[in-house]
Amino acid sequence: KNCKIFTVIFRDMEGSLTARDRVGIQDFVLLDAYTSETAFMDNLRKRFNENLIYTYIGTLLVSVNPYKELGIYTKKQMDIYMGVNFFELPPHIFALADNVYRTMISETNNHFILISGESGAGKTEASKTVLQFYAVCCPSTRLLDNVRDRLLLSNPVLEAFGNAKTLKNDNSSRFGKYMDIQFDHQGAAVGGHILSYLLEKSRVVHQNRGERNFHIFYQLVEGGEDELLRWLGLERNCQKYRYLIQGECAKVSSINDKSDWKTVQKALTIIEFSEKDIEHLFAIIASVLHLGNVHFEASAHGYATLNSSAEVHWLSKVLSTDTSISIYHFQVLSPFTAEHAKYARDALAKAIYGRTFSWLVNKINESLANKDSTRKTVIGLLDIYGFEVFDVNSFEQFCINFCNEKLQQLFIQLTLKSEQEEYEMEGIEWEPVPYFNNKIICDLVEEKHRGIISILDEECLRPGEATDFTFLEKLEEKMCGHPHFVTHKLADPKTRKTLERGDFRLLHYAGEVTYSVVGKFHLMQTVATQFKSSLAGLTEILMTKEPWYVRCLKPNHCKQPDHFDDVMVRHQVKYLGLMEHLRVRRAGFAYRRRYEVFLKRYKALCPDTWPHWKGTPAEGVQRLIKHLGYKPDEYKMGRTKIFIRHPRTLFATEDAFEICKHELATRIQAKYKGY
Ligand code: AOV
Ligand code: MG
Repeated sequence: KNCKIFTVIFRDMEGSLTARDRVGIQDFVLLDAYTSETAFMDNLRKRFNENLIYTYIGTLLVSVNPYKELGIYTKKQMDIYMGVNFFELPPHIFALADNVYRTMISETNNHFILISGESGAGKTEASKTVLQFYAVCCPSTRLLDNVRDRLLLSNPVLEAFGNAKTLKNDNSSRFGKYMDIQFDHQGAAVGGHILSYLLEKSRVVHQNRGERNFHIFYQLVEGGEDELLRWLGLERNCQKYRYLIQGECAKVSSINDKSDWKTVQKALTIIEFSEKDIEHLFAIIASVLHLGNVHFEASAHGYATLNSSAEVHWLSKVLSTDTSISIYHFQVLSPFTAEHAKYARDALAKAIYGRTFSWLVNKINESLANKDSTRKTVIGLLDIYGFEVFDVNSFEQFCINFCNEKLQQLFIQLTLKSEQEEYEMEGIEWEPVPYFNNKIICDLVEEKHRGIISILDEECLRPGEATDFTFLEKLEEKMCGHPHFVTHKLADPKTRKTLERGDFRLLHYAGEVTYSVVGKFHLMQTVATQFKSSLAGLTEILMTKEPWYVRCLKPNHCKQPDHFDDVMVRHQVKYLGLMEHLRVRRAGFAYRRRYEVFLKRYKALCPDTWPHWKGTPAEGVQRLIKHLGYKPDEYKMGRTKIFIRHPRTLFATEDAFEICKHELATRIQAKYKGY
């Protein structure tokens, strides 16, 4: 097979000193100076400069955003990686995807791939690449082709409605997404299910300078057919719509709204949105644009008067509602001030858009649902909004960054913490690797009765009395002295200069973020509490599955190819805990199995243990691995499990097992041939 030849060539490359000097080492675990951050950075930079964006730490994949097309995601590349042992080929996201898939099939259990990294680091691209790999490489039938297309095409639709240009990323995810891909026992993709998390609705009515509203609005105005626009009462000019121009960058060179519109249209049809569904969907999107242009002025008595008859006409048309509320021919008027009326208008626009997004996710889920009730295994893909810091950070950033804290906590629990606890429990000699545990920050935000969200809840129970500043005062009272919380009042004189009175600053695992509470945190009570509980739900879902990790790094702030900003990458390597992970991996063991499970699988490889072993499983395993010639530094015997240091030892045992199975089958066949 081509890939085998390729493997040999690559092994030679890695073996020869000059090539190794040039391309670096493909698994950090093999790095000689593995504890040195400088050596880690050198290796990462070296590989990045050679367009080798992937490097392993054991089975964890580190990926650096190249900000350019590398031609490494072709069908040919997929073929190379399909069904080949993880460490036999250069690191690639396909290798990880393939390994997860094959483990799922052989162990018939559920898995998830946690893709993390800050905004613009390449999470969404990675998650699309994994999905593409499964869509192309898994066995399929004509019937299942449908499922495959829907799985793939759910992406452009959700991106159109849930992604937007921010200062960090031209295609930034403004919602969190967890997607289960369901496989039948033959490994065919038979369905899927999407969970979405907290869409950043405030973007519908307000965008900071240099940012845009959600892509779909621009796609509709730029790409929508003449007839459709006429029917919706829209002009082909983004500048006409107040909700589209606050960031002053309706046009972006990296985005082609016209062609994206076509992609979304095609996708909607394949996901089986009916013509009526599509009509209603865009009528609603148009209603948001009209709503944004509704203008209020203050009357002489201080009440809001409506000055937008054309907009109201179109609103009533596209939403199929009356232009005013009448009871017994009397028009009902609501006495709002102009300010309140604007606020109510924006709240309505956000609510309409938020519900439309939920409806969209539900429709997609209906179309991906697998009607067959036989047991399936799943691979979950988690792609959320990355950690972000802007000049002004509000409630949205607070939620996004809290979500990232929670995922970092999950990563720590599943890798650094439980791994080291297991060695201790099993009585394996172990030098503990210290690490920063961000639980303290998660607690600061979410702890019952004492966390920021609880205090927000309490304050919101005092309508009329509570203000932004009483909320801040409560925080100051409860958090005083907390090492990760500071405000203007609590800060030392030097820090105080960098804080406004209405700010609080959190020292997140990934860096400091100053949040402005003025006008940004009230009213957010239920949202924050719901978000907290939906993240707890997500953690529960993930904890029942086998984890795999892709850690995405962003090479520079300017979205440029071939530019590796050392300081910036080093910072990410630090806060993502990659060095600690490497130390645990390097000193630890890649593979572990309970004695009875290990013995049951491989007992045929040793005449002493085959067909029956009478002693304890641990003694059996001891006998078995002695026969296989395991060297003392390749394994450790724990209380209940065997620990194997490097995957290659296990691969060799697996290979021997395959040969043995084959020989056994041939012998049995020969024996029974005569019958
Ligand atoms: P994110 O998902 O991590 O940010 P994206 O996956 O959207 O980041 O990546 C940002 C941009 O970087 C993409 O639009 C591509 O232009 C480029 N890019 C990322 N990965 C690759 C790759 N493997 N090859 C080529 N270009 C790539 V955010 O959703 O903002 O947290 O919130
Ligand atoms: Mg993204």
